[in-house]
Amino acid sequence: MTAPAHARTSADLIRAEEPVLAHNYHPLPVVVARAEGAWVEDVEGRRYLDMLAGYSALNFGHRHPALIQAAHDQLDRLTLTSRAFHNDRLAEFAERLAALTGLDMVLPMNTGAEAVESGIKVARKWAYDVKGVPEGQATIVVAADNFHGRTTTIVSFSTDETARAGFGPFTPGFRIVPYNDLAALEEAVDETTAAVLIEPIQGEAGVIIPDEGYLTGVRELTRRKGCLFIADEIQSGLGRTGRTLAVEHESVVPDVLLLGKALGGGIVPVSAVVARREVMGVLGPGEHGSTFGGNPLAAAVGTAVVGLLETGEFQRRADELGLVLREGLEALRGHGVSGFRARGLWAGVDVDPALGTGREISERLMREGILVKDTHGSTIRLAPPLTVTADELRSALGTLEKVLGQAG
Ligand code: IF1
Repeated sequence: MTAPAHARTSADLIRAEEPVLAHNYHPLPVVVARAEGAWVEDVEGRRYLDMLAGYSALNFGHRHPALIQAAHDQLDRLTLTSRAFHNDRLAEFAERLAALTGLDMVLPMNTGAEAVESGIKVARKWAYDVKGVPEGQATIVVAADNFHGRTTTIVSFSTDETARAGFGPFTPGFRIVPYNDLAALEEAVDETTAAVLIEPIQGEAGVIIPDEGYLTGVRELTRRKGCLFIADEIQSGLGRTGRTLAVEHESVVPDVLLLGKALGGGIVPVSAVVARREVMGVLGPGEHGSTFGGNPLAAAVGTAVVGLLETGEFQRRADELGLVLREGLEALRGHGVSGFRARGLWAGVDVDPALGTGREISERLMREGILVKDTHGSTIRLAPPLTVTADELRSALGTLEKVLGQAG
């Protein structure tokens, strides 16, 4: 009989996972037991600055008081009804989320992948019912190096072999073009195309920011060719880049917006497809659904998240603190950092491979009290909660400088 969880050390808990937990991750050897704001604490009480923020699901920090309060209040009233009945939380959530994004209608789901899958289904149905594409022939154009989730349809159009190998047969109907390449997109979009699906900034690829004008070009091309522009803002959205949505950096409004991660405040899974009425209107009763989609607990937390974003405070913080982040990374260029891409409080940092892999750098940072996640090769992603302070940011950058100086 192993010791009860509260008496176990980090090492005990890591060992206990091995025989019973699927090995689909290779986590850093840290066992988090509590957290508040931008800080987490492990089983032994060591504190770490969280510079990953749940891959941007913790934009408002760990356990933001307003979000926790909204969850507590709702837990004491009602948590789930299914969509077989109405609940008294969903109308306000849909109204305020639609208003925040500038689009008309909301399809509430749970995980990001579900929002992506739902967006694909709505776009295809729009292609058949509205655009007149022959049944079963709709195509969707995506970008190489995309990351949109882990379902079999989504990995069908992934270019990452690790995400695809062994999971076929794959879903047809997708065309892959290089990211940030309007000429390639022009060629790939034809009369069968339902939509172009892209991340306004590619997250897992290493925070890849397209050329100024790319998003405007996608918007113009999709409008001219009569297909939908679907923006996957599951990671880039909700304040991360210094705007409510990353597409706002080019004042572009997509036809369909995919949201997730931070929409649930780091408390419950909440995602959504938000779209123009003409598009979302293709769905009729019984044609799509989800047991938990739009549940009152998710709607209550999601509404509190929208409330935090309506003030613009978090977008301003990400914009202003983004300057501190970029200045700090600029100072490290040539001192272990070979390059970086940054927008708002989000950066992909290419470390000189001679100093180590992204994983090795992440482990060194962990030992210095900073938690990050490598993406590919020697690139690490920095994405702290938007509640982080300038001093905490500077301290984290100082630790990165120290670790890079030690490495190699
Ligand atoms: C993992 C990173 C990976 C996303 C975008 C949809 C989804 C995601 C732009 C699906 C999810 C997560 C998944 C998680 C690690 C993380 C991630 F990019 F954020 F770092 F994997 F690439 N669209 N991204 O980023 O949302 O179904 O996960 O709620 O799979 O390890 P989900």
